[in-house]
Amino acid sequence: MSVVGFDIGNENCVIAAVKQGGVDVLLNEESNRETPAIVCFGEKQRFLGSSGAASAMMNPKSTISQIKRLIGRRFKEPGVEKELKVLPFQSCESPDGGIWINVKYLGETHTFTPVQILGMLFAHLKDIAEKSLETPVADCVIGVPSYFTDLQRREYLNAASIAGLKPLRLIHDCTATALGYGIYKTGFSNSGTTNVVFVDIGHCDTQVSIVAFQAGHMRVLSHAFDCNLGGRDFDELLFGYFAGEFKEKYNINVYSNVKACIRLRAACEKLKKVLSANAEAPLNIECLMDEKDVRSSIKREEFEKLASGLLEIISVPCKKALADAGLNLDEVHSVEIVGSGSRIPAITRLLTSIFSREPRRTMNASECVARGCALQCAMLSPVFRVKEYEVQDSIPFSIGISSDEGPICLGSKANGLLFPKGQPIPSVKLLTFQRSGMIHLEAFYVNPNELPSGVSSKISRFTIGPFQGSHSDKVRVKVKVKLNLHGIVTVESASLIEGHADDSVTEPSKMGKMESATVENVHRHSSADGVMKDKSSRRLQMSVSENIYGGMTVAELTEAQEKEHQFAQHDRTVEQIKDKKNTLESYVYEMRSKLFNTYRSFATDSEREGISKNLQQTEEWLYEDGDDETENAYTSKLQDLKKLVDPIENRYKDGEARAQATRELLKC
Ligand code: ATP
Ligand code: K
Ligand code: MG
Repeated sequence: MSVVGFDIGNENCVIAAVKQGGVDVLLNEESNRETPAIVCFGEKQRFLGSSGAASAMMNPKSTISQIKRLIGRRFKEPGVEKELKVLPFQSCESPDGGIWINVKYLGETHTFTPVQILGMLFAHLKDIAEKSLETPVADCVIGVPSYFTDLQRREYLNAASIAGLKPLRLIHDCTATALGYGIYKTGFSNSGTTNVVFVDIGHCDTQVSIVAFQAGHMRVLSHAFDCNLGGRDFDELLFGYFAGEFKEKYNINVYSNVKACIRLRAACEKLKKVLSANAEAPLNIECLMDEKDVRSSIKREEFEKLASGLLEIISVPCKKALADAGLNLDEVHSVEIVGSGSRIPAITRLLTSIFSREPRRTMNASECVARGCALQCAMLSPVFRVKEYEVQDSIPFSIGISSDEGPICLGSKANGLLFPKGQPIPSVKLLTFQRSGMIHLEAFYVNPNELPSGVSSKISRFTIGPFQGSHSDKVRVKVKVKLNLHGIVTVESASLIEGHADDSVTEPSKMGKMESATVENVHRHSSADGVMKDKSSRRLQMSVSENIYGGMTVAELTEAQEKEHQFAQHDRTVEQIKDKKNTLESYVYEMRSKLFNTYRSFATDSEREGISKNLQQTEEWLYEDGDDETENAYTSKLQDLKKLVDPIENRYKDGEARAQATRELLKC
């Protein structure tokens, strides 16, 4: 059993695994450490990861990239429209308000949800891991942005499950990075703490987390983010700049041409990278559109001027993370910067001025999230022994709970706040109600200001009951609400307490339509949950059902799993056919050469002529009628050829064996 960590970036995915000697990044089929997050639908098969990136240009309308941006979001949500406009595939609103992606595949139009596409990507990464490790892979830990909502987290789990993976935990990207940092660094003291700021600038987002390290322990003090600021925004800036210039200089409107847009965007990204190491960079594209070649260049200085607005925005989450952690600058030990989007030199200067010290690059910028995930997976897996290390993470959004009788009044707070921002993950709270009928609970985000803009505050609805037996009077119901290891809210259990009721527990609310319930913290290691204290009471388990707003049903998930299985099977079949075709093709070339060289003296002229003609015919067939045939057709053609060639090959082998025997004899 292996333990694996996945970093699913908006642009690049990285897979790491714990092996005997430490943590390794796994190579994909092209021996690269990063795999593009791309799914491309071809006429006959899907192209995933690297091969998807390679086919993207040929087939832009059927190429799905940046899937992280669409997961768990509504079609009409602000921001989503902008995302979809840049992506060349077709999409529409699904009946439940989600996103549907429409692509041509296998000669028909198919509709997929973002979760299904992510599932395909996960399946591909799982495949890479299994080939590399030569074992089945299921247990894993997956990195997610700290700003992910409950639904987005659930969708990641669904996608992983479509691919046959079993995530032991979703972990915040920066927490994974910090874990890798903490477990290898020594010299943390038990008394004092070392506060480190982690800044991760990727393709689409910026995340900042502050972590307090002590020996054998790390605690996340704050998470801040800008979910709309990453490397791609700098590309977009350059794109707009050059599109404008080319309009004037060459009278072409790049925006009107999908392929020209893709090519200019790719060229801008390349130029941006060149500018990270050079003071000036050229931009030349042949035949961009209307048969016009374009040429230009930009100086780093000009680029930085263009980008000054974006750079300013990066400082916002940095300052917020400090404020939320309650730290002064002099309490910060160091600043670690990761994510490939951070390679722009102006970003280093900016962070230096914000934190009054030069940021460090101790961690591997593109691999640290996956490595941290793999470490966390090893720590959670029963089959691995890892040194004791405690990771205490927290949730950046306040979560509340209300019931059908109104917002729940919890202690002094009347807004239903159950898990305030900064609440440790995982956490359990016990609610006590006085009821005589079904209980409906709603989980929601209490503070819209904490959320990325446009995110719905509704999370999920839990129905508890029906009550067994007849209860004319109100009875006590204890409900365990959990913020689980993934950062998802669930009702872990609900029980009805029969018999002696403890009057002190519940007072009917005097606050109008507000329900009163008591709330207790349940500590992870305490055995008693406060229910069975009284011998005269009896506890009955009640059924709990959950309805996630915008989420998948169990039936939908099963269907998606079956579909993925079929698609994967189909891809494998197509690959097998390709293999057989290649084998036949190489056989033709190899035999043609051998016939006139190695085997020359072992065949008669007429044999050679006959075989040669057959090889010629097979080659022609391969380029015409046989271009797209069944596996059987290629195999039987190969057998036909072998029937002709084998006798000659055997003669040659016999001859070789005899010659060898003679040599041996002469040696003695
Ligand atoms: P995200 O974390 O946002 O989901 P990701 O993890 O896929 O995305 P990374 O691989 O960390 O993102 O970073 C990709 C970004 O880094 C791209 O925008 C890319 O252009 C940018 N980048 C890579 N190398 C350089 C460089 N040398 N200079 C500037 N930017 C770079
Ligand atoms: K990445
Ligand atoms: Mg990333």
